[in-house]
Amino acid sequence: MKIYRTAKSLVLEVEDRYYRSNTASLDDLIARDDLPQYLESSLRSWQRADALALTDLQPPIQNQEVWGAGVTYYRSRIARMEESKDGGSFYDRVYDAERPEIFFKATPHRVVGSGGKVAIRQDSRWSVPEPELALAISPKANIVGYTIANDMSSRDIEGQNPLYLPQAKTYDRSCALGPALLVASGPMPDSTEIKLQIIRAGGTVFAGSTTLAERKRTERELVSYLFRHCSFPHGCVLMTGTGIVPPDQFTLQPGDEIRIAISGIGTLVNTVE
Ligand code: DO4
Ligand code: MG
Repeated sequence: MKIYRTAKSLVLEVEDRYYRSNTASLDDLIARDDLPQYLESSLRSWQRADALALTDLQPPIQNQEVWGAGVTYYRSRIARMEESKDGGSFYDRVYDAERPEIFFKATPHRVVGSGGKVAIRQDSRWSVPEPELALAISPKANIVGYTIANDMSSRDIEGQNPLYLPQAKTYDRSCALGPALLVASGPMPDSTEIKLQIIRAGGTVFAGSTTLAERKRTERELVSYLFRHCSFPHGCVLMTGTGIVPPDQFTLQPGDEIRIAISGIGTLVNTVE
């Protein structure tokens, strides 16, 4: 079961059928620890729709903050150490430390949905997309859904000084989520593939893939650190880190199309403005 948010309504996809509701709210749904059962039992109050209901997709969040976990894949550890002016031994240490790196990413107004435009910071010369599995978490810290995230990042700014991380990560249109929220009926299998493709002037300029098996931290571990002494009245979204990093010579350009596919969820497609 998947939940989409469009400019007009919420749309539910159940076994290739679509249903929409103008009254259901994502804040209410993400707050439900029994979300799959609740949706099944309340399906009668949704109206049948067709696939056209999926136009003008918005990110599948309402009032949730978006947070990120970092250096959860070996590939990310290597890339950060390479970009760091002073060798970045702190990335090496955080990869092995008990406490994970967790950072604030975005408030909802900085997030775009599938089909929306993501941005490169004006003061950055080296920007990349970060394709990540994201967790939708209820106020009681239960994972109620999964979506695809693009954690747009300015590698030159984070590489200059780790204290610049919030500027490298948080700016308008720095995050994309979607196309849908896959309602969790259990964890996604380790074999789940994440694929990134970047298209420029009709040709692929970068493609890469990884699987959830490459992740060093468990989802429960990341969620439990995020919720330590930190409450989320509407729940929140946590991106679980990237395992795909384009080569160091690569930087995004305006007009590039970024496609991130995760099996079971779909494809998040964004153009760079
Ligand atoms: O430490 C910098 C950010 C790391 C990150 O966003 C990632 O590994 O996905
Ligand atoms: Mg990231």
